[in-house]
Amino acid sequence: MTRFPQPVQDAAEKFSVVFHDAVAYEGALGGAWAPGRVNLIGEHTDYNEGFVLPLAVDRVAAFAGRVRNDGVVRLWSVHFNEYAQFSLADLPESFEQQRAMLPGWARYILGVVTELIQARVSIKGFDAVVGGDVPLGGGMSSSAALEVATAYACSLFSAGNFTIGADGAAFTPLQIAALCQQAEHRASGLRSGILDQAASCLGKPGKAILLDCRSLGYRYLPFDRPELSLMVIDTSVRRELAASAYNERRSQCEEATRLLRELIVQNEPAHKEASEIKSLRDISQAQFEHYKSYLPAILQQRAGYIIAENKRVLRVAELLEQGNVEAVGPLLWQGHAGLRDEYEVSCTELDVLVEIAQQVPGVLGARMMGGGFGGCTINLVRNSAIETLSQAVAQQYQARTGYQASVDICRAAGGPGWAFFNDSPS
Ligand code: GAF
Repeated sequence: MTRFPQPVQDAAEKFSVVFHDAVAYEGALGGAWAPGRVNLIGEHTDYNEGFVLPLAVDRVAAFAGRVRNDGVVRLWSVHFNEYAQFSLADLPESFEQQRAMLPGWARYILGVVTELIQARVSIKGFDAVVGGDVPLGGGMSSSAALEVATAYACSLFSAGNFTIGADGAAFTPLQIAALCQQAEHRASGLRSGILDQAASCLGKPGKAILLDCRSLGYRYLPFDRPELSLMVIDTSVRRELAASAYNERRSQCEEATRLLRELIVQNEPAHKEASEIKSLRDISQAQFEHYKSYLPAILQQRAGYIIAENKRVLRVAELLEQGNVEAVGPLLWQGHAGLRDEYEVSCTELDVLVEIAQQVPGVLGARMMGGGFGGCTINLVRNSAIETLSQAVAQQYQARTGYQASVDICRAAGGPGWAFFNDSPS
């Protein structure tokens, strides 16, 4: 029998302490959880309709709650020791007004509930404790995990009226991922792609997920070599400009696509219809090389990185399929160089961590992970190198940057779960 992850059990224990006033709850205490993710490769390709290759990890956002029927949602955050409340009345219209009154973490929950209401899911209200062990803001997508856990909790509370599953359910897991992506846009203003939410929804133990962000087709690839580990090293740097720079990169890619489309359609009418070129993914390396000099330098860099990164993702997928995980390493180093020099989303602290990793024998590859400007690196290492890399980081990182890094080891893990505490978890 599956067990509730420890953070869900912790949240459930906290529930009776926090919500001790006499609410006449309709149903039993339920728990829901969803994993964070690491992304092996395929950075900033998701909103360019390209390919990504993430894994869900063994860290979850946790949710424990009970339904109430008065249209109120009350929340307690274990991480922030903080209470928040919002009303379901007049959502989605009241969203902006209510969002402004809420702390950041609760906005993701309001975002998901609002998207569900917009999708005509009936929600009565609930009290919940939220917690988990995905490091907050540390590059493992704690916000996407919270969004997905919220959606699954709402499904649990709906008494079978809002189901999520493969066949015959109201929503597939990928539809939930898309809904949570919209919730992220609402909650944070980040025009993010679907990478984080999809990885959380689709996680499978021992598997990486090759996702086509255009068709949303996906395939599981083996990622279960016991002598290799994925180390996530957190710079502990968070930068405010990250969201605006992210949205700027997205606009630059859209602009590069538009210009390249014009050039290709003007010059190769026999080959391409304008409507066939929707994103950078539709432009071949040869076409890019041919036309790039007509683009402003900055757009050459941005588009060049995305086109090369999509190729790297597909190459890594081939290597995983062949069981040749060792050969993935060089593509990670290359990915980092592209993110640093062409896409310009790295920062000194991320570069220092990658440089340190490069000196350690047994580190097969490393690169910055996620949106950038802080957050973490992902390192593919032989188990025999874990200790040496940890020590090298401890000795050099703070001295070179003034920040303290933290090191975590992750395994490819399963997707969301949800159950009442008096049932067996699903
Ligand atoms: C962030 C976004 F949320 C993702 O959609 C993705 O674009 C990633 O940055 C970069 O690959 O995590």
